[in-house]
Amino acid sequence: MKGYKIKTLTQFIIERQADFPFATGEFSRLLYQVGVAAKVINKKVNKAGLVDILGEAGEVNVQGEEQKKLDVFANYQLIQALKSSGECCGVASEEDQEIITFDNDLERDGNYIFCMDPLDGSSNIDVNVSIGTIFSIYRRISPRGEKAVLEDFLQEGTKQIAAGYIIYGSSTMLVYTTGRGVFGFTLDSSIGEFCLSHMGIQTPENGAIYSINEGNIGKFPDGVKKYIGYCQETDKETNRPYSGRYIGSLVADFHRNLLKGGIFIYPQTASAPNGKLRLIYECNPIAFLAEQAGGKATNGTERILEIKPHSLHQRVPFIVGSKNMVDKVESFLNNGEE
Ligand code: P6P
Repeated sequence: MKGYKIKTLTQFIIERQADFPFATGEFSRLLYQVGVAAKVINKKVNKAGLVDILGEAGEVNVQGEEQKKLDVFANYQLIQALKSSGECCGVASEEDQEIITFDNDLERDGNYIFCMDPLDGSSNIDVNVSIGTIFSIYRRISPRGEKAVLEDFLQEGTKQIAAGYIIYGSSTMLVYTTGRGVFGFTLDSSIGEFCLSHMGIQTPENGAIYSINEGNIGKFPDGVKKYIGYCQETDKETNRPYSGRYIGSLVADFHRNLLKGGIFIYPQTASAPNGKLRLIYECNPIAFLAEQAGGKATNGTERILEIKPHSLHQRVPFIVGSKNMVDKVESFLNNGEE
């Protein structure tokens, strides 16, 4: 087929390896293993209705949330793949209270640590709504050869060397950045490869989509309530109506808004003063991607990527998406814009 040159994730990673100072293939091998785990998880997610993988795992995770069997499966697959890469010395996962450190010599010599929500949006698994894996990769701070320590995982988001997500939806995509643009790969199951499908994703500065759980509107800060009211009128600057789109799955809502333009807001409320979403393995990776695509991500007052984490499962209010839309929310929040 004229001009239809397939470029697989593996080929792309190796090709871009030169982007990395002192690139020795370590990072490439790590990212390759993420792709392998994603294919295994995708297979299970696609068959979720047919095999005994739906429903509760009968456990509760560190968040106090019912673990779904697919959550547990995805967590296990990713940890095994990272362990086998020999490049990762430890993992922070939404599903585990403490960091997971690898103990054999090869892994202890790994130069990277990995933070992840192995299967975000899991409450949607049983109703066939798109779900996703979110990940963040840092260089370790602790000396190579030793076990990873908590400090390795409490780095600001600006220190990420890569971040991405896999969205298991109408098609399965892996989207990632290493700080030099955002690239999307769509899984071609006929050859079992993620193939480059989105080169250099840029998110529109403005969008017509706002994503927020309006069922909580009574608990939102006034500035957020005012912004929702603003969206419910036609935009005076662009004379364009807004649409509310909220699927309850961060990866799915963010991915749509990234491509079309839009804003996702999970604010603090009286009962959840830091919001719901976790800084280290949800907000930081999504914020890195958003900024790399020309968007913006704040907690309402600070740039997400500059927040110094104090604990592994710390939550932050999260406003992310098209730059001008995030600016508008901040003006309602901080300047009392009416
Ligand atoms: P709510 C899924 O549980 C999740 O962590 C995100 O994927 C999603 O955006 C959010 O929670 C939905 O939360 O409170 O609106 O149901």
